[in-house]
Amino acid sequence: MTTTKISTDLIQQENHRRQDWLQQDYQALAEKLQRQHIDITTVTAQAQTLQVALPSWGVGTGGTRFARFPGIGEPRNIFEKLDDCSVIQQLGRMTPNISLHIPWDKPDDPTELKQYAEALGLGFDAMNSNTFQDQANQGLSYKYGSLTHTRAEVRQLAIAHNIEVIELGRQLGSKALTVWIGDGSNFPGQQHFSLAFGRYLESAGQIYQALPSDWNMLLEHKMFEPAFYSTVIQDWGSSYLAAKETGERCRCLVDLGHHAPNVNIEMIVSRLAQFGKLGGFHFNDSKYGDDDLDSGSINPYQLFLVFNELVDIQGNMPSFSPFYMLDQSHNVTDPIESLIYSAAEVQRAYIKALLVDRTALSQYQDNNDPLMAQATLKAAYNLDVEPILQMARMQSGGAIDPIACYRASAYRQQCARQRPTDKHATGSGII
Ligand SMILES: [Mn+2]
Repeated sequence: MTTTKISTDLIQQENHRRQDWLQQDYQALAEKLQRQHIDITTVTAQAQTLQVALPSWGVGTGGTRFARFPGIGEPRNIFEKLDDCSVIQQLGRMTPNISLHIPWDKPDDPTELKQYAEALGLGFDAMNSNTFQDQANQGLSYKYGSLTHTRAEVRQLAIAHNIEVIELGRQLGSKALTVWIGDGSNFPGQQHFSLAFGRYLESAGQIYQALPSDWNMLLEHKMFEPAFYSTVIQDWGSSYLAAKETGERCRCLVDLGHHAPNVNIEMIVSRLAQFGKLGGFHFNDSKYGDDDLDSGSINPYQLFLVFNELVDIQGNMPSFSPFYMLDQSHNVTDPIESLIYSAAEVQRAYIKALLVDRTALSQYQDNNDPLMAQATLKAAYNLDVEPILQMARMQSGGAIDPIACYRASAYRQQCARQRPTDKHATGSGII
C-alpha cells in the first residue's frame, strides 16, 4: 500500500468537477485526430509510458550565484525531499523516480532510504556525483580540477568518489551514473588542452571499470561555467569522443541549457543517437546561458523538435530508452508546482511529436518541399493536446488539473507548519 501525501478523496473531488468538460474536449480531439487516422486512446496510452526523473535538489528552492531566497516549508533532508517528490508523482503521474545528488543527499542508511521511497511508490534513477566542489574535511582541493587535475592524488580522490556513488546507487536500485565536472580553465595557457583531456579519459576509464554490467555511465558536457575560458568536456564532440573511448555503456547526456545560444540541439540529439551514444537528457530551458529555467517556458518549439527526433529514433530502434530527467533551479516559484508543470510540458512535447505525420514528412523531404515539410511539423506542434495530458493523468490516478489540486490540498501550508525554516539550509547550484 502506497503512502499518499495528498488525500485521494480530494483528487477525486477535484477531478469530478472537471470530468464532464474533459470528456467533451477529449471527444472533440479524438474526432479531429481520427480524420488523420490517429487513434487518441493509443496516443494517450503512449503518453502514459513517458517517465521523467525528478532531481532530488529540485524540490528545494534553488538560487543563483548571487543569492538564494528560501521558500516556505522547504524540505530539510532527503526524506522530506522524497515526500515532496511523491506529491509531484501522485498528482502528475509521470515522475516515479528520483535522481540523487551525492553528497548533497547522501543517506546515512541506504536501505532505510530505499524502503522509505518504496513506501511512497518511488524509485531511484541515475545517480549524480559531485567533484565540482570540495566536501567537508576533504584535505585535497578540486580548485584546479578533479578528474583532470594535474596531480594524481586529486584525480584518485575524484575517481574514488564516483565509485562510492556507484556503490550507493547499486544499493538503491539505480542503473546509471551521471558524471559532470567543472574542470577547465579561466585563462588562455592555463591548461594544456590535450593533456587535460587525456587525464579525463584515464579517470573515466577507471570509473567505468567499477560500473556494474547492467549500468550506464552518462557524460554530461557543458560549454562554460564555472570555468569561463575552456571546459574539458565542453561540447557534444568532446563528450562523444570520451564516451567512445571509455566503453560501450558509456554514453552522452544532453542538458538543454549547456550549449551556446541558437545551437541546433535537436541535430546533436540525432547525431549522438545515430551512433548509439545518446544516453540521457537533463530537461530545462534557457534564455541567455545555463539558466535552468522551467522546461518549455522559453522555447517550447525547441523541446518539441528534440522530441520529434527522439520519436523518430524510437521508431527505428524500439530498444532506445535514454534516461530522462528534469534539471532545473526554482528561484521564484514553489518547486513542487514548477516540477509538476515542467514534467507536463515535457509530456506535451512528446505527445505532439507522436502526432507528426512521418510518412508525409518523409515524402516532403524526398521531394525537396521545404514549406510542406515544416508545415507537417507545425501541424502537430500547433495542436492543443491538453485533453490527452489530462486524460492520461486522470486514468493513471492523478489530477486533471494538478496545480489547482495541489493548491486546494494546502500541502505547502502544512509543510510550513511542520518544517520550520532552517537558517543553515544550503542551496543547490546550477548544474
Ligand atoms: Mn544538468
